[in-house]
Amino acid sequence: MATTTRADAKTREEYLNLHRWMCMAKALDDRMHILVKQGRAPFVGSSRGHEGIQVASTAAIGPDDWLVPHYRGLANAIVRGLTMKEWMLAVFAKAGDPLSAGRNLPGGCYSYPRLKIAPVSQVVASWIPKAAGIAYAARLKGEGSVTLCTFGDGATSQGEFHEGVNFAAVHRLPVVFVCENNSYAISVPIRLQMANPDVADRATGYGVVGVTVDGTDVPACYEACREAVARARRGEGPTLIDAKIWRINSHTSEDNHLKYRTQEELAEASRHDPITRFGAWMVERGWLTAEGAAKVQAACDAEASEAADWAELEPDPLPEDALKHVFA
Ligand SMILES: Cc1ncc(C[n+]2csc(CCOP(=O)(O)OP(=O)(O)O)c2C)c(N)n1
Repeated sequence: MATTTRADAKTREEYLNLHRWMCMAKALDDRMHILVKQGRAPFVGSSRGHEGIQVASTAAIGPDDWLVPHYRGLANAIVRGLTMKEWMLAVFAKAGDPLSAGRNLPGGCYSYPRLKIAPVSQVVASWIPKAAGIAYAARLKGEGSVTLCTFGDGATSQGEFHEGVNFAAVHRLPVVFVCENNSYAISVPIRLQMANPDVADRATGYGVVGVTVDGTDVPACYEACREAVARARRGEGPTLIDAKIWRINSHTSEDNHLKYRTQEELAEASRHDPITRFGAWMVERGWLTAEGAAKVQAACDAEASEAADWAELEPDPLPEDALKHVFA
């Protein structure tokens, strides 16, 4: 009979957390789509398909490290400690929204200083040099923190990608760059974005370590990210991780991917759902049962629905507060 070691139990506990965080993100995502259809919420930038690499990369850093996520990073924020109620306050643009006090597109533009989540921007790639700057500042202050910066494949075509990665490489800054490569920039497929689809190959040009990982394989992502974080902490500079994933939904609720993706491709994308894959992996190891996995998802779905109903009734921002937090 197999014995469970203390190390196994710790790993199992960690992996159960990763699974639960992914289910939380899916529950919020699904609920937001319902709310948009009902005309109760304005917008969703879906993270479906991205959850695996998002929870793995964020769980690999510690509470004193910095997260500089892209606008699709719901699961990243959940791992940092964002609650469903907080997220729904942002979705309904309520006064108590801790992300932008009801001012910005839900998930699109926000920051959460308490959780060390640096400002999220809609301006594609603009946050990549900022991540390098945050890491540089942290080093000057002797913080010892690592900065995790995430972005899509389309962002790597922007000048800011080059500037940010190059600066971090030259100064051997403790940054982990993670490309969540879903092979689309809205409707532009990767073959029209880059001649070499392997973003990690560019690492050589910058003199940093490049790693390609199947972004739907949670344990592989977790290992790759933990190694990159350890490398950064040892003072060995940045890592560029290319996590290959499948975008399951349209770019946002404003987009209809049926106009540029075939039904066959969408069916294939749904076969690469990292939540299903990771759940099955946990079941295979005996760390979760199929019923247990379904129960976790059902509990998260119920919590997301309750959070939405609660947040919708919270107070709206006051008109006289409209200019608060506005610099000029
Ligand atoms: C500088 C800039 N150019 C264009 C846009 C419009 N835009 C918003 S998201 C997006 C696609 C980005 O694709 P990618 O970086 O692959 O990330 P994904 O949304 O697929 O996760 C574009 C072109 C923008 N917001 N900012």
